[in-house]
Amino acid sequence: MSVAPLAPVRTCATISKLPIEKSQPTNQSDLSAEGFRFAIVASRWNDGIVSRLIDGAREALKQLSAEPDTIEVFRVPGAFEIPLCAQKAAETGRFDAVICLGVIIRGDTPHFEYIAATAARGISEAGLRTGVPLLFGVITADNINQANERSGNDQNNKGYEAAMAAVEVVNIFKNSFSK
Ligand code: DLZ
Repeated sequence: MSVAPLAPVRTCATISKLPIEKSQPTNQSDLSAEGFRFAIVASRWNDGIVSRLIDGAREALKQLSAEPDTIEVFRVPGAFEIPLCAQKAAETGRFDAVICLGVIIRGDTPHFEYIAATAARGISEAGLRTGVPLLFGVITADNINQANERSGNDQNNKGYEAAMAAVEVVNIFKNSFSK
């Protein structure tokens, strides 16, 4: 069986030099995180991978000019606990967006479908209930290799992607939905 070679590891310093591609779902050139506040709610299961998602999210926010002290990180035991903590964070009114990060691996998780579905539905419902953008940066992977691919030091890092999406949505709120 042949195994695909791993993509070269890039440091966060390298990420900031990557060219902005037009095909990205988020048009970064129009975005600014300046003046916004963010909560990151991140689970501890698969902590090494989740930590890389947090790094990716921080890097995206930094690239878009967020100040480090506008980002608060809350750790919860597992992905199952993310929705309630994210809702509580949203209800404080202190945050413009809540970025939810976690890793659920099918092979290691007997109740994979339940935990993944509960996290996804709970995060979505908490966003609708509170009116605060809640972003889904929870990796649901078949195995650890897939989870590693989605948490590397590049723009495919799901934490990076979720943070970019957070800034996009808060900009839409500010520019189009404010009174
Ligand atoms: C119990 C459990 C299992 C088996 N697997 C994961 C996982 O892969 N990723 C994750 O974030 N959490 C997992 N958990 C923990 C649950 O999310 C939850 O924290 C516990 O069931 C306690 O409510």
